[in-house]
Parts: sequence; C-alpha cells; structure tokens
Amino acid sequence: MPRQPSARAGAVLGVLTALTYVFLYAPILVLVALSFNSGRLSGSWEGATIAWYVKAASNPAILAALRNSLLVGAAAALVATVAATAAALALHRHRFRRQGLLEGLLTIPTVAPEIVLAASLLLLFAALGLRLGFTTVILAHVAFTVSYAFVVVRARIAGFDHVLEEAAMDLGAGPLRTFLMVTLPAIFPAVLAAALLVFALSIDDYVVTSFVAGVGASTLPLQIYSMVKSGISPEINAVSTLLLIATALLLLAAFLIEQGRSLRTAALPAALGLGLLGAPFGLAGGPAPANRALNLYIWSSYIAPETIAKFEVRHGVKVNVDLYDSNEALLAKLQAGNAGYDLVCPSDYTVEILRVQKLLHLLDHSALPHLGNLDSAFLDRPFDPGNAHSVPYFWGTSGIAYDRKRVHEPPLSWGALFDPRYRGRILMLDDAREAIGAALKWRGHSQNTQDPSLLAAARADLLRQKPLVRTYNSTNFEDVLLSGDVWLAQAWNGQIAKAMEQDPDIGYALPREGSTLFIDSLVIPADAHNVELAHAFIDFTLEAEIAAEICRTMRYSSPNRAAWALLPAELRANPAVFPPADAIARLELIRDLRETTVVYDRLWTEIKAE
Ligand code: N2P
Repeated sequence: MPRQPSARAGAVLGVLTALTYVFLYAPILVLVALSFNSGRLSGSWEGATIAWYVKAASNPAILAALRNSLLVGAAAALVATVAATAAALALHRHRFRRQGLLEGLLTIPTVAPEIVLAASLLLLFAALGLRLGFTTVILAHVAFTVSYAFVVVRARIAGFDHVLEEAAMDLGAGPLRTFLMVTLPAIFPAVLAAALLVFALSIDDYVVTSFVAGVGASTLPLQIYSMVKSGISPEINAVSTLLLIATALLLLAAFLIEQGRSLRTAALPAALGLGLLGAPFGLAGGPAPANRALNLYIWSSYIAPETIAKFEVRHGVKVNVDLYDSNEALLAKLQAGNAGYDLVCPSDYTVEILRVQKLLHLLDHSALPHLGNLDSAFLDRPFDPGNAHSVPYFWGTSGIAYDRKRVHEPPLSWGALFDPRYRGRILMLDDAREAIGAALKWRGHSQNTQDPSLLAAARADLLRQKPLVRTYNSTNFEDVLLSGDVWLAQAWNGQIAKAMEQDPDIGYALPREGSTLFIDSLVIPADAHNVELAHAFIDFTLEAEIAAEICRTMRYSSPNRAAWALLPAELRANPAVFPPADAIARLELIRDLRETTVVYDRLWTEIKAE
C-alpha cells in the first residue's frame, strides 16, 4: 500500500499551489483593478471609474490600431484556416512518402522561436521588395498561425471516417457536393476552433508584428507599447484589460468547441469576446480616414500631440507618429528598407551614416523658406555639409541628472556614476555610444576613440559599474528619477528640464570631463512616398512660433534663433536647456566610427549580457 501523504505535507502543497496562482494572476489583477482607478498615478486607489475606457475609446490612435488588429486578425483567420484545413485533409486522405516528416514540418513553427521567425520574415519581405504595411502583417500572421490551425484541424480529422465520403459518392454526389454536405459539416467544429485560435493569436501578437508592420499598419499591441514608451497612462490599463478579456473569451470558445461541446455553448464566449473588441467603435464612431498621410518616425519626447494636430489641420492630412529611443533602432529600420517613413530624426553621426549609405533624399531648400530662422552655429556641420540632407530640429546634451534630496553635492564628474556609495541608485542610458562614452570621458578620453586598449578599459569600468546600476533606460529615465527609484541618472537634458518643473529638487550637471553634444535633424528617407509633405512638415517646424512651441513643450534645446525671443525668460535662462558658453566648449559630437562601430556594439552587448 502506498503511504498516504501526511496532513502537513498536504498543507504545504496547498500553500505552494496557492502561491503559484498568486504569482500567475496577481499582475493581471493589478492591471484590471488599476484600469478602474480614478487616480492617474498607480500608487494609490482613488475611487472607481470607467473614465479611462471612455477616454481610450475616443483616442483616434487606439481606435485606428484596434481596427487594424481586427482586420489583420480576420484576414489571417480566414487564410490560415483554409490553408490548414486543406493541408490536414490532404494528409489524412493520401498516404505520402515520409508522411511523418511532412506532418512534423507543418507543426514545427509552433515551437520555433518567434523572434527568429520575425527576423526571417522581415528579410524575406525585403528580398521580395515588398513595402512593409498591411499585406506584410497579414502574410506574417498567416505564417505564424497556420501551424496552430493545422494541429487543431488535423486532430479532429483523424477521427473522421472516409467511408461516409465514399457512401456519398456512391449515391451519386460529386466531389464538391460531398465536401460541402459530408466532410465540412463533420469537421466544422474544428475549423471554427482553428479560426478562433488564429484570430486570438493574431490579435495579441507583438514580436512578429513589430518587425513587419511599417507605418500605418500599427496594431493594438504595437500601439500599447508605443504608449508605454511615452509614459504609463491609465488608458493603457483599460486597453490592455479589454484585450486580455477578449482573447481569453475567444480562446475559451475555441477550447469548448475542441472539447466537443455544442456550438451553442461556445457561441456565448465567442460573441462576448468579439463584442468587446467592437465596443469601442460604438462608443466613439472612429476617426475619419485622411486621404494623405505623413509617416513620421521620431525620438520619444520630441513632439507634442498638439503640434502634430496643428499641422494636420493646416494641411488636411493625417500624421502617423512612431517613436524610437536610439539611433541604432532607427538605423536598423531604415537599413532593412521599405520602412514606409517620410520623415525621421537621426542624430548627427547617424545622419552621416545614412547619408554615406545613400539612404537619404536630397532636400529642396526652395521648399524650406524658414530655413533662415536657424542659428548658423548648427548649420553646415561636417556630418552634412551644406545641409543638403538634414535640417536641425533639436540640439542638447548628455549629463547627469540627480535628486538633491539624496545627492548632496552636484555630480560634477562622470565618476559619480561609478561611485559605490550610490549602489542600486544609478540609471544609465540604454545606448551603446552614450554609456561607453561616459566611461571613456571619465578617464579623460574622447568618446570617439578607436584605441582598443582604451575601449577595453571602458568595458572593464562598465562591468564593474554594473552592480551599481539599477536600470539601463533611454526612454523615460526622467520618470524613474522622479519616482525616487534612482538618485543619479545619465540623461538627455530636455526630459530632465521637464522633470524639474514637477520637482524642484531635480538637478542636472554637465561633468567637467566634458560630455555629448547632439544635433538631431529631420531628414527624408530615400524611399519616402510623401516627399512634398515631408518638406512642408520640416518647414512647419522651422516657423518661429512652432519652433518655440516645440521647445516649450519638450524642453530640448532649440536651434531656431527666431524662436528664442518667443520663449519664456525662465526657459531661456535654464542652463539645463541652454547651457553657458564655457560648458558648451567642453561638449563633443559623437562621430561615425565606420569599422570601429562594430567594436562598440559588441562591447555593449557583452556588458548588457554579463
Ligand atoms: C529623446 C532623447 C533625446 C535624443 N527621447 C538624444 N539624441
């Protein structure tokens, strides 16, 4: 007789099981609860509301993304299910040589790493010269869901008896009639379950979609991620909750059908799930589609929605905005080709890389009448002689932001970021050139060095620094500082100048060893579609009023001399935004290092991976 487990062991197991459930579901419960919290900050409960749902439903970007998701999901469900059903029938009816191998090949993609699939699809589309957009997203979704659909339909068909088909044929039915009257009804539940499964998988896919979406085909998960990048808002909690419940209901319906429950039982969760996804359109009608659109890909925290809206109204167009947080991310998109952007905003050294690789459009200066508003200090720089390809948008610095409540003397040296006293309270930019640059500067070297021994020393410094670093973040580092999680942050100036408005204890120092000056410019990719509209947008940002608004709202430094007079005096006087001449003299542009770039990239990957 096996021994019964003791009551003690039973209790321990019970507790462990309960903990597992908490671990699995607590984050989701927090998300759902916060989506009904009337307070903006996640920290405290301030009463229940559905306001965030209403707000999300009236956000045109969310609605457009939801519409895209539904379209893609429906198209993928249709194509993948038809293809999978055909394959399942063929493999059931005929005995092929190497049957097992054939079936195996159809199911492997369910376990293949998604990121590999994403990268290979992107390569394939580039090789075929397909412009990234709706078609590529649908094709990619079919590619990653068809195996799942196959598994579902194949399992059901295995139990289906051929004899029924033969009987129908004997009684005179043709192949089509037999299929429609006998085969399809028998396997229909599986076909439906497969379609629901594909739809649910497609609706919440991020990885594959982010590789192949291009512009204008942003789906809901992409939209949620891009909203998170510009600060967590409770609207995101509402949209995520909606997505979560809808997919759960669809999967439940698929599961019920697969388990052999009646279609009627499964209809309720399926209808609820689809209804939830459609509901936001009922709440808000949806935006009017604009016939012309400008696709802008720009740094996060670089332009306010109000400014975009002004341009849209003035030109009667739609502007699609996508955000990035590193030059390397931007480069990767443009180098892959067919990204679909009309206007992007690289930093100095990246302008040079793109220019040399012939990825930029020549600018028509006659279409830029306000060019004369720019201060000459930012024009005709070696990264783009004569500004043939680029127009400065913002400039700024990298420095050390800090919390005066915790850090009592201003961090005047990069050494502060390597100081063990601040263990766990340091944030570094998640940026190869900036982070390695800080380590090099600290030791008195140029951030553009190609000397292997200096780079090896920087690597060692950054590895030693790693245990002190709370997080690497180039997105919302100012929020992390404001939250009190870190006390010192390597930072770009504008977002810190904004944080200072919220908390006067935030300071910003430019280390005495010198640091980065950046000049970020608008450029038109060589494969842009709306070149004329892109010029119109560049010139719009050059108007004194608009340039002043952009600087006032985002607080990065304006290269627009005509705008300076329109800025509030305290902003002009803020050294974090407009540093004094002696500080500027210690700044250095990051330069393109050609072959050595791979050394920096490798170094950075190693540091992050260790
Ligand atoms: C914007 C970051 C500033 C860009 N989020 C630095 N080149």
